[in-house]
This record gives sequence, structure tokens and C-alpha cells, in this order.
Amino acid sequence: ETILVDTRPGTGENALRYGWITLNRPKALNALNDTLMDELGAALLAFDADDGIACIVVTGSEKAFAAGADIAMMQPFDFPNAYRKGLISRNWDTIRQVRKPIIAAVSGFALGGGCEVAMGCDFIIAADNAKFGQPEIKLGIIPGAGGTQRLPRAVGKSKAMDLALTGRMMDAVEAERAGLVSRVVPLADLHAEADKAAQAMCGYSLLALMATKECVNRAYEAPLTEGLLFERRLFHALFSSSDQKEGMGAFLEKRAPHFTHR
Ligand code: CO8
Repeated sequence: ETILVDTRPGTGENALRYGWITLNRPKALNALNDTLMDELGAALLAFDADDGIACIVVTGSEKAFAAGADIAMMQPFDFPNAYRKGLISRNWDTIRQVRKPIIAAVSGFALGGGCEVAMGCDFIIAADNAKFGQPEIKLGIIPGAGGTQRLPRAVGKSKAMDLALTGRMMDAVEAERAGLVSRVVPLADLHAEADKAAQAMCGYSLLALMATKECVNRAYEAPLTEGLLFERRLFHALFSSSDQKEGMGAFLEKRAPHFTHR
């Protein structure tokens, strides 16, 4: 098994559950191969389709979130092989199809494809031992699963160029300062912090969570005027949900809301 899959309960009455996915190739520092990416993709899509699940956490081991794509797998590839087999694109884009929030809980190395998987999640909570980088340059290649595109959007051009051209790693403090990660926590607290964030989301309206994700992602795809219009349309649309009546009604009645995700 290259990944371990589990579900955990949210807090509160009627709360949804959340999915927990652990990357599990410890001997290779969770190096990503096609089997792992197929299993990860299938698990993400299954949680996305499950009405009882609100969000998903993806994590690795203490030593490595993932130390990149499996170099042993890639070394013999030639262009026709890589192109025909769709190396990377065949199963590496699945994460983009997921409409529910995904948290990356990162400890240890998140390098190359590992950093790219973390960036494909919606936000990153980093342990204080996390190390991020795009070291592909050292192997005679370039990032191939979004590193040259998502990293500059996250940390700006200068730092993205610095990391991808020199292949150096950045620690969790630098990654937080640069905006790649949303927060840094002590290693011992990483899973508890991810649990807390996921549990909070499980208590909210799934419609509103999904609409939030769709709108924020739109900010990276559309000009501002289009993005604002997109947001306004979804904002208006949510007033047709019973969760909006419940959320605002509960606030006014000074009680906890009971969302039904409708
Ligand atoms: N691929 C395959 N095996 C790996 C990888 C990897 N990326 N990373 C580590 N391993 C293996 C090592 O070979 C070693 O195996 P063994 O025990 O059999 O010798 C084991 O994991 C433990 O690793 P180390 O002994 O090297 O551990 P250290 O603590 O000394 O070093 C490092 C940790 C610094 C993380 C080091 O392992 C390293 O530099 N790893 C490679 C990092 C790297 O270059 N990543 C980028 C890969 S390229 C990439 O990701 C392209 C993405 C494009 C999309 C994917 C397309 C398929």
C-alpha cells in the first residue's frame, strides 16, 4: 500500500467527517510513482464523491511529506515513452479535480513533485522541520507538475527563480514568510493542528466550503473583474440554500447552527 486511507469525525452535532490520507513509501521518503499517484487520485476522488465527507487532509511521515517523483522510475524514460505514457499528466492532475478543501500537513522534505503535490492542495500547514524545494535542476530536468507555475504564484518570481535555479531548500520559517504555507507549528502538534482545521470545516456548510474554494481558485485563472463577478454570482446563489437561512438564523438566535449542506 503506497497510501493509507482513513476517515475521522468532525466535531458537533450532524458534523460531517473528513478524509485522512497518509503517503506511505517510508523506505523511499514517499517518493511518488505512478502507483502512489493512482492510489492518491482514486482516494481523493472517492472522498470528493462521498456525501459524508467535508474535506481531506494529506500528510506524509515525520521525515518526508514526499521527496519528489521517484528518480529510479524516471531515469530510464525517453521522450516518446514519457510523452506517450503521459508521465506526470496521466495521473498527476487528479488533485485539481477535487472540489472539496484539501489540507496538506507537511513535515520533513517536500521536494520536487512532493512540493508540487503540497501546492496542489488548498493550503499547507507546515511542521517546524519542513523543508521545501524544487531540486529538479540538480537532475538535469525542470519541475514538471506545476512547480514553475504554482511556486511563483505563491512566493513571487524572485524566490521561485532562486529555488528552481539553485535547487536549494527553504525551511518552514522562510516558507511561511514567503506565503507558501499558511502556518508553522511544532512537529509534535502537526496532526492535531490539521485535525482542528479539518474539524472546523466539518462544522460548516459544505456548499459554502466548496464555493469558497472555487472562488479563491478563480483568482488564479481570471482577470479581477471576471473573478469579482464570479464571486458575486456564487455569493448570490448561496442565498438559495437552507444553510444560509440556518447560519444567519442561528447567529440571530444566539445558538449553534445545524447545517444540512442543502
Ligand atoms: N526518488 C527515489 N528514491 C528516493 C527519492 C526520490 N525522489 N528521494 C529519496 N529516495 C530514497 C533514497 O534513494 C534512499 O533509498 P535507499 O535507502 O534505498 O538508498 C532513501 O530514499 C532515503 O534517502 P536518503 O538516504 O538520500 O536520505 P537523506 O536523509 O540522506 O537525504 C534527501 C534526503 C535530501 C531528500 C535526498 O533523499 C534527496 O535529495 N532526494 C531526492 C530529492 C529530489 O531530487 N527530488 C526531486 C525529484 S524530481 C521530481 O520530483 C520531478 C517532479 C516532476 C513530476 C513527476 C513526474 C513523474
